[in-house]
Amino acid sequence: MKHSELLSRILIIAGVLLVLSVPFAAQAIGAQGVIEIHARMAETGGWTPSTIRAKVGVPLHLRMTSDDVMHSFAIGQSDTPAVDVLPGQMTEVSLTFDKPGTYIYYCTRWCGPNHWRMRGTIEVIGNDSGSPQPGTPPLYVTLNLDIDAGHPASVIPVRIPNAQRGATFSALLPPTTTSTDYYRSHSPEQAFLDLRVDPSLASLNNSDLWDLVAYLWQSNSTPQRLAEGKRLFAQNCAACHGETGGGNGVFSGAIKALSGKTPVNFSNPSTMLGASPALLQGKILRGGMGTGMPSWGPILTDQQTWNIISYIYTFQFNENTADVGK
Ligand code: HEC
Ligand SMILES: [Cu+2]
Repeated sequence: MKHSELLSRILIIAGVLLVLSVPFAAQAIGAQGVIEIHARMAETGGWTPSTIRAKVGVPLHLRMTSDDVMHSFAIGQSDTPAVDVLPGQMTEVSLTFDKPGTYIYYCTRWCGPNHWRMRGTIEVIGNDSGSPQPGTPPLYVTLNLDIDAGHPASVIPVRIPNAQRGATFSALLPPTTTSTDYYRSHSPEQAFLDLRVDPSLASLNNSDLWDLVAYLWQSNSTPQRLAEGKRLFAQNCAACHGETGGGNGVFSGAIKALSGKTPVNFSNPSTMLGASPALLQGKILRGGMGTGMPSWGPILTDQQTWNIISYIYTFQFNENTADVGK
């Protein structure tokens, strides 16, 4: 089991109690147990306090307000919806953790180029159950990938590969290529080259084979997972990488100025067709050291990461990515 899956199982929020715009509700749950949190843009301090302690099974009551613009509070590696934290209002949340561990809370509103630095930790200690079990390492670590090496594709399709067209040849696919393991550990270019040397596909031209690759990639996802990937991408990635993956999001200029690097353009075939899902997973979980690319490991669950990756490939394989998830 992947580390992130483990954490998402651990995190059980026993009911998020929300009392929006009710400043004195804290008294109702007993003011002594309530922690007041102030949110500010990362440049002026982020979350205060930024470390919170809690005990397994004991509800943690938080009262939150913003000292500047609208922020939002969410717990990493969980599916719990984010709650808005507004200036001049108190938002109350009650969280109960049923496993010890370190949880990350973060802002989901794009309050500025350093927005993603708005992160804090909740240290949850157990009663007697000891420390959390270590999870298994993510795939990019198991495969020992050098995620900092360049990965340009040397073969580029002449037309946009299309999964529907590819589906018509799907019966010809070698069985070795249809597993999840194959998909996750191969770039589209590697898959194309594997198909090109397969004797049973010799009668197909290169464009047909790229269509088959698009079909393989699509068959490793579902419309639901793509829709979730799209939603998470819009929430967490689009401000830098652009709504349609072009690397031109609203903060791309600011990120360039801060780090000297531009957010990767996911519609570029050379970059994307040379990258396996495992490689993209590594980049996403770890982030680009010293560049503007945040680390998403503490935020996304394992499945959420694979869903975003599936969605990112649609910028290569779908003439009309805007339709995904509709
Ligand atoms: C604050 C801006 C910013 C945000 C937000 C951001 N990225 Fe990035 N991302 C970058 C930058 C800058 C790079 C280029 C890093 C480099 O050149 O090493 C990058 C690189 C990447 C790469 C590497 C691609 C490659 O082929 O090398 C992937 C994958 C990626 N981002 C995915 C994501 C995903 C998924 C999200 C959202 C969950 C996200 N990024 C959010 C700025 C951002
Ligand atoms: Cu924010």
